[in-house]
Amino acid sequence: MDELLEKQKLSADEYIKEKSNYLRGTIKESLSNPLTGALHPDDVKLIKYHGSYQQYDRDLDSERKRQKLEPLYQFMVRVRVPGGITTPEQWLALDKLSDTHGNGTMKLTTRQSFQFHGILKRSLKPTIKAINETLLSTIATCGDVNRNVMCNPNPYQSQIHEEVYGIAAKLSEYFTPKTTAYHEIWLDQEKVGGTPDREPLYTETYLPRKFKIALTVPPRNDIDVFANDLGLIAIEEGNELVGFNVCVGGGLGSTFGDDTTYARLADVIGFVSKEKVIEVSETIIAIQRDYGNRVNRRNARLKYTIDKGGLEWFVDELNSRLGWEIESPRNYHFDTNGDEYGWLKGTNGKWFYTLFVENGRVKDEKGYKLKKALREVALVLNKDADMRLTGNQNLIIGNIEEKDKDVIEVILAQHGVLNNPKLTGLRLNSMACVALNTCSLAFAEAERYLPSLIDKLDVLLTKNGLQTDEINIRMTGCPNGCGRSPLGEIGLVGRAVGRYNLYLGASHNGDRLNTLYKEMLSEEGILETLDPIFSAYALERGEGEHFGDFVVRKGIVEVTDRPVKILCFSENG
Ligand code: SRM
Ligand code: SF4
Repeated sequence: MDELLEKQKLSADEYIKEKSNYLRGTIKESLSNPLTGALHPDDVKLIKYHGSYQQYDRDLDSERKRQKLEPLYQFMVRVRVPGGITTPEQWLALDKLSDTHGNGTMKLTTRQSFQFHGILKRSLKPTIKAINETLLSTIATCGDVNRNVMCNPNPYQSQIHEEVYGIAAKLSEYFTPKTTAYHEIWLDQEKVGGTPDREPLYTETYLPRKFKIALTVPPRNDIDVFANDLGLIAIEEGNELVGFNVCVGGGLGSTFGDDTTYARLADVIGFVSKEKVIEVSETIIAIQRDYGNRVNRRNARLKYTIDKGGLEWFVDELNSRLGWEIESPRNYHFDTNGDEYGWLKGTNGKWFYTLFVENGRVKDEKGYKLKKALREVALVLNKDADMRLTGNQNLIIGNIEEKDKDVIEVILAQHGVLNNPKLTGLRLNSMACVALNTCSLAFAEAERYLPSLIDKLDVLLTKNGLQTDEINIRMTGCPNGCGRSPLGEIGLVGRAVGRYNLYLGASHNGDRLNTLYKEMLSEEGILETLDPIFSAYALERGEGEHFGDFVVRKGIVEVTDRPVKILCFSENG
């Protein structure tokens, strides 16, 4: 009886998962229903685990309503790319798919994945099939499971990076759902021998909420390790990777008006050797599976599980399940969470070119043919080269021989992609989430608006001689934080069409959240508010002082959040 009462309180998603037969639901039937461009509502939830969101074109919504038509349903498809590394062949295949089935653009996301938008229901299966033919997948890029595992692209320490990347790929594989539903629905693969599905880790109700893992090699924190449920900071000693500091409980989303929700940075709870990292990650996921909130999805991420039980409880639970104790964290240092542009030489002697992609949108515009340029680059790259998505929505053309550098530069220059005078310090450190017209949760524009706002902010910065300063600005269309706005030295979060909350004071290396400064600002309000702060920064900053640190030191915002907590340091740390 108690069990029944307990069960009745669970969120609707829990029942949908439970009765879905390991994520099958009626997706096949929904796909073949010719009467609507949409799926059955339960399948709308389930299809996320397969890597797709049902959306509609919000720009056309009122016109469709006027014509008494259903919304223009379409699908977003997210590709799983552990560590963001693709081959040139994969890039070419995805580029082609965006034209044949999508809206002709590709979105490089803040978690090193590709997103396609505007895919109609009838094209969903061919799209997912074609992605799998490139040896990539879409499984578990969304849903209550472990998502795309991030790994910073760190080109300088390319040898350590390669090892860390290998571990990221292993974690990604290890935590991929084991159900055969994906292969049945999208790849027409029959179940072998009628064996029933099993999910040894996830069980049939999967996790209470999404789960995110990221690995990084200091000194770069360009994947914002503290924004993840589980962050792993590579520890190198004597030029060797020895293991990882383990961080838990990061997450940036919140809901306006609901104080039980908040952005939170992960805490560093200890160090584990590289051999133990899968065991520790699996145990952490299992604790969240067993203790995470399955009644209220708003409070279901690991950060709330930890805050409810306490960090000490969490570490005790982890140690007791492991049957051994994780060690004290080792020393590490992060300098920035941004990307470094242009050519860099890796420790493997190869070259890496980091290219700014505004808000991650790969498209062609008049005088700036980025999509075409990257297609041509992919065509000339040799087979050891790669194309790496960064966690800041940019691209690294990686593992290039010295002799091939010129060819790449020529192609980029021919298509107007190099030497753009608009690439100021602010723009190069900017990021915006998708928001309108596809995201159903957006209150305001982000990706489509930030570039023009930066034009205007740049006028103010140039007036103060700050045009090359690396100030990081992040905009999201709602407080879910997909563009990691809570970690922007300047964070702008959509409240309503044309209105934004302004947050200031995050650190430049991603270890301190920003704080609310002003609410409901129009564009004019944003410019009027920031103008005097930029002037004060130009005149009064200390040597090498970052903008986020300056506004905190001057008391312009008070830091209300605690910084990343580091449980304790070992003697040598
Ligand atoms: Fe996100 C939901 C886009 C990274 C926190 N996110 C969404 C959805 C799927 C909207 C929805 O649920 O209907 C957005 C699809 C928009 C569209 O039209 O494509 C969306 N999120 C994105 C992307 C594409 C933003 C981008 O422009 O790059 C990023 C895709 C990442 C990927 O490849 O997997 C993206 N989302 C993030 C991040 C950043 C990160 O992980 O480093 C966050 C903050 C970190 C975190 O998880 O706390 C983030 N997205 C959310 C949330 C809030 C979760 C929460 O715990 O409160 C939602 C809403 C939800 O889950 O209910 C959300
Ligand atoms: Fe959509 Fe909000 Fe995420 Fe932006 S932050 S993509 S508006 S859910």
